[in-house]
Amino acid sequence: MLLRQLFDPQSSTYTYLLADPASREAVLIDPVFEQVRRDAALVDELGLKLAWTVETHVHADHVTGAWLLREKLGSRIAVSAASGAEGADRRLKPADRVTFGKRYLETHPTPGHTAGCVTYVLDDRSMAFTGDALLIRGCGRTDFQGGDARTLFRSVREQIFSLPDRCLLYPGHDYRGLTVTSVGEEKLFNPRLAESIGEGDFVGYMTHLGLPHPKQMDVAVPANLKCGQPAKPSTAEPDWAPLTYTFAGIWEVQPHWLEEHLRHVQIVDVREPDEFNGPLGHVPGAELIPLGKLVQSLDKVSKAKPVVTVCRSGARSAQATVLLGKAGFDKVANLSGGMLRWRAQRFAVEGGSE
Ligand SMILES: N[C@@H](CCC(=O)N[C@@H](CS)C(=O)NCC(=O)O)C(=O)O
Ligand SMILES: [Fe+2]
Repeated sequence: MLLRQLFDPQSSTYTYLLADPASREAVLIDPVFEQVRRDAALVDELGLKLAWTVETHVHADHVTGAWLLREKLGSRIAVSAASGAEGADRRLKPADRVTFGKRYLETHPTPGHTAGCVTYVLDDRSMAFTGDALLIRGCGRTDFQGGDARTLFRSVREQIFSLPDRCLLYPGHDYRGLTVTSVGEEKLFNPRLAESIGEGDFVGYMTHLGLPHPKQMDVAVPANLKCGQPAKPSTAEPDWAPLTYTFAGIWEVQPHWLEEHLRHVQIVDVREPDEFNGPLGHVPGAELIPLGKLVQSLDKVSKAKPVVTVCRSGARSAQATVLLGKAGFDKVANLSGGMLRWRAQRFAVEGGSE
């Protein structure tokens, strides 16, 4: 079982990528709109096929990436029928299974944070994804979207604490940097829901949380009721070249594209002079600005043309794209694989040895 826990720092949301290693089929739980590019890059780099995105609930604090991932990767959208969201490919009822390869997630209704919240339990009950029903040493608020403290109390006790003590619990958020817990641990140490605490105590606790509404609520809830379909589609993707985006956060261009467009871009080689003039040679027309001098030499880089950065392997030049981005250059990409791949694929070089 492949599991990756991904974090959106803006909303403190966790997204989970689960995949069956044999078939490479994957599921993404609670993707975030702004992180779709990152998540798609990871799916691609790990050689996975995203079969489903699933939502634990209609989120109030961020927009889901479900719709955008369906557009980009062809994944299908599953939501709980009780969520009221429209535009999904599947509306899950209690005990419905979302299958990926030989594995599946089972849908357990856990209302209370919202009326349509669900927890997804992995087939062997080794892990469960609780959304905001149960957070680590906490739980989701119950003061909007059909939330109800008594309902949440019963959901946690009946649907989550009935799982094996060793079952790992992965929450929808954490605001302190905690990542995972277990049923046994929360039964003992959850300050609101531990087994020693009664329903009346819990309701009192939840009635006096005194939290301000999430900042994104007015935008997020209507968008999530449509599975994250934006009101007006925007194409924020760079269109000056067929770029690929890596999970490391770098835009890259492939050597064969660069070879055909040498005159349309500015090539900045960030190696040292002895490398630039050494046996690997350099891309025709490249300008030498060693990485250590880049920030003080920005006047040598024109904003009139897109910039492609180059080094030996593509590592230093990846960092150069980050520095140029911070300096306000918006059309920047790294030459994938650097001079090593350029030479291996036998493209033209200036200088260098055969
Ligand atoms: N300050 C955050 C608040 C987020 C919030 O209210 N989160 C909900 C989950 S959607 C919650 O239950 N939080 C519990 C808590 O903050 O203890 C924001 O504006 O986004
Ligand atoms: Fe929530």
